[in-house]
Amino acid sequence: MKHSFGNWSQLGSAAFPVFIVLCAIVFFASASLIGGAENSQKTNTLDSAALGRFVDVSQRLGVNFQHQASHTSKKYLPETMGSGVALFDYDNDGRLDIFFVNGAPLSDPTPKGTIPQKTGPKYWNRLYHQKADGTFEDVTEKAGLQGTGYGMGVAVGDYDNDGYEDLYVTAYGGNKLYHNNGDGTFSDVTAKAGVGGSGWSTSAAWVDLDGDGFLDLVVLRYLE
Ligand SMILES: [Ca+2]
Ligand SMILES: [Ca+2]
Repeated sequence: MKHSFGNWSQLGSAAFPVFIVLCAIVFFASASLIGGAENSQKTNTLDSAALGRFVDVSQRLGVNFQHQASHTSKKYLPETMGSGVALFDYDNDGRLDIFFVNGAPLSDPTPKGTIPQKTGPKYWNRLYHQKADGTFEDVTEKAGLQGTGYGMGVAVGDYDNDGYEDLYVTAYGGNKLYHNNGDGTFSDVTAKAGVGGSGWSTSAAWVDLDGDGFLDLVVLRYLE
C-alpha cells in the first residue's frame, strides 16, 4: 500500500482526479453491463413465458359475443350443446371476419313439435367485421344474418363462384343458405336453392363431390 501511495504521490496531485474519473468509468461500465445482462434476462424470461401462451383479446378487440343456451329442467339435448363459428373474409378486404352461431330460448317443458325461435337480439347469430386496425365491429343487422331457430353449425363456401364466400347455417328449427351479395349484405336464398331440410341439423360442409367446379353441400342431421 505504501508503495502504491508512493507512486501516486510521485505523480502529483493532478493524478488523483484522473483516478476518480477512471473509477467512475469502470463503475458505470460495470453497472451498465450488469443492467444489460439483467434486462436481457428479463427479456428472455418474457419471451419464454410468452411462448405457447394464448391471450384472450376478445373484449379488447370488440368481440363481445356470448352464446345463449336455454336452461330448462328437462335439459333438452340442444341446450347441452355449443354452436359453430366461422372465420372467413366476407368482404374480400384481406382480413378475416367472424361469424358466430347462437341458440334460442326453449319453454319448460317444450311441447312436442315446437320450432325454437330467436325471440330477441341476444339470441341472434352475429357477424363481426374486422377493421383495418385489427378491432371488430358488429355488422349483423346490416348483413341481415340474425338467423332463425336454435343455431348449431355453419359452413362457408362460394357456391355460386361469384368471388364472395356464402354461408350455410344449420339449426334446430330451419337451416338457411345466405348468399353474399358482395356489398356487406346477405340474402336468404334457402327456398330458391332447395336446401332448407327439416328437423335438427348439426354440421354441414361444402365440397365439390363430382369435380364440376360447383360446390355441393353435405348436411348432417342428428336425432328426431
Ligand atoms: Ca374481411
Ligand atoms: Ca358466392
